[in-house]
Amino acid sequence: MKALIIVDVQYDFLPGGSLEVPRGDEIIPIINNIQKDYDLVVATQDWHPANHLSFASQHEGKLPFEQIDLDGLDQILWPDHCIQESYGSEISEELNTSRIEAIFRKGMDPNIDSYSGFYDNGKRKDTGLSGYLKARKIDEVHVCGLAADFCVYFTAMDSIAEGFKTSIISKATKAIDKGEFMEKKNTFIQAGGTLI
Ligand code: VGL
Ligand code: ZN
Repeated sequence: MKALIIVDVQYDFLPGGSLEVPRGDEIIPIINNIQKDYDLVVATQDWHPANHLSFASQHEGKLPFEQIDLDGLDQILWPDHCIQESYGSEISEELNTSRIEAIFRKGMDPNIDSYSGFYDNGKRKDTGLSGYLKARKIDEVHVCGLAADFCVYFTAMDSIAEGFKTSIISKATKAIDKGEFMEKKNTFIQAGGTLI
């Protein structure tokens, strides 16, 4: 059984959003078209409190895209984004959500970031996504959405670690930084993942 995970197709990651992914909107019609090919479709939603410590605004003198140590983990500081219940945190109206059976929210703990839909960045807490997929007899996972170099990549890597045959759908994802994704793509392939 094959599942599609649609990662973070939210206004703040789309053109005009606070952490916009260049041409991120172009993947939405593609994602709408492929959903019919899966036994199960789920989504993730970045869902931060306003005081989330991944925001540069929470660190005096720091600017977005600088790196700090946060509780023992390397943390890139981001512009404020996907604040719970804000417009920017909403899943795009352009995305067809009728086949999405569950939405896994992440990034609620202000003290740790959460790129993957499976775990936070320190693997301190499980979102339940792996157990959900296993209960639905899923053995193959395809990942799409935003952003290729962060949440899509880390979701796909954890999917491999959870034992799923895992692919990233190239045409259905876009990166914040293309060069960054090129490097991470190689790591993903070396870990046993496929790009389709
Ligand atoms: C993401 C940075 C911060 C993503 C989320 O969805 O890729 N990137 N929060
Ligand atoms: Zn975030």
